[in-house]
Amino acid sequence: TPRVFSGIQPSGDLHLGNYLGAIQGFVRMQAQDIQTVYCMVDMHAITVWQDPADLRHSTRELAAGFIASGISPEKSILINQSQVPEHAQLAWVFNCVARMGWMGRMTQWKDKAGKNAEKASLGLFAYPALMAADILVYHATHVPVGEDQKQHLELTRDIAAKFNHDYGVDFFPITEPVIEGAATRVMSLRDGSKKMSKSDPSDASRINMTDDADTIAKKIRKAKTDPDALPSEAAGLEDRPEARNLVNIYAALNEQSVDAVLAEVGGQQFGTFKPKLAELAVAKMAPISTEMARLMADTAEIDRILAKGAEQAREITAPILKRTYEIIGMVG
Ligand code: AQP
Repeated sequence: TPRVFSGIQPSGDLHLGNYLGAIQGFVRMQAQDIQTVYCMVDMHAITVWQDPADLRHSTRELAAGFIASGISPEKSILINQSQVPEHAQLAWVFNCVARMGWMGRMTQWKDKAGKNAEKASLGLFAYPALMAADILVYHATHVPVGEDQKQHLELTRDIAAKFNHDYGVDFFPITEPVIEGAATRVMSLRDGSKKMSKSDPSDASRINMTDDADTIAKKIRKAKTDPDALPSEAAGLEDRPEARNLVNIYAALNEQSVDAVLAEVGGQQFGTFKPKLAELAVAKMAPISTEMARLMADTAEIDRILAKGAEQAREITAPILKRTYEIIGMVG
């Protein structure tokens, strides 16, 4: 049976990019007859400094975001990475499989380490090997992610193939990325050339999943646009990054194609389109933020769900790690 794994870092406020690029797809996949494992990747978060109290809060809030969006602990295994130690154990093995050159070519590493790579943590450099372990410790076959994670998933495939080749086995599956929907890359509301991101210092650049209805509407009203009317076909959005972003967001929220949206709104000015978009975003996102707040009022329930998830997860990960150790010749 196909098995799906994906994760999100509890490294700040969850935003509309995380929702449309990842979580909405996670929810959709539950409907099918497949096993789904969704993870708060706290060990990835600490590759850059996190305040301990903030990390604890963000991890629970991310769990609340998953649940409020429709990920059901009855249908999916919901876990926090550090509570399933096999992730880190397999990551060490993969640190010894992956090559320095492969890691050095990762654009996320280059972007995040910047010019001062000497000062970056070793964990930030090794991040994609831990990500490969997250996926392969479940023998996951499909990984739903946003466009920005494509390169890391290719590396996951390279690590699986090299392991299988080096040890003469056919053990780790070659995982397929699942990148779909109209908003696999949601851009900043202030700058259509930058992706919407947790770490953008401007709160107005993103819609947070914790924003209330008024805040969502206000941020959309203030989003950067151009003075032209909307085109009636997708090709007309090519050199208009801000306009394209807002149309993509509308399409993804409404689970429609961009062409279907433009067939309706083509010819309209932003003065007409923005209130429609705001209404749609509020209708879809405000109930999620309300439910998140309710779940965060008593975190004991979240902690219980994560403890149960870790137990279920280890039934899968412990035998896969044990077999990995046997293959590589560890005495156990
Ligand atoms: N702007 C985006 N559009 C579409 N998908 C996105 N994702 C993130 N940003 C966008 C998808 O969300 C999932 C989880 O991402 P993550 O938390 O693991 O890491 P990230 O990509 O580093 O998220 P941020 O917000 O960009 O954080 P910072 O600012 O810390 O780098 C992934 O599936 C990702 O594709």
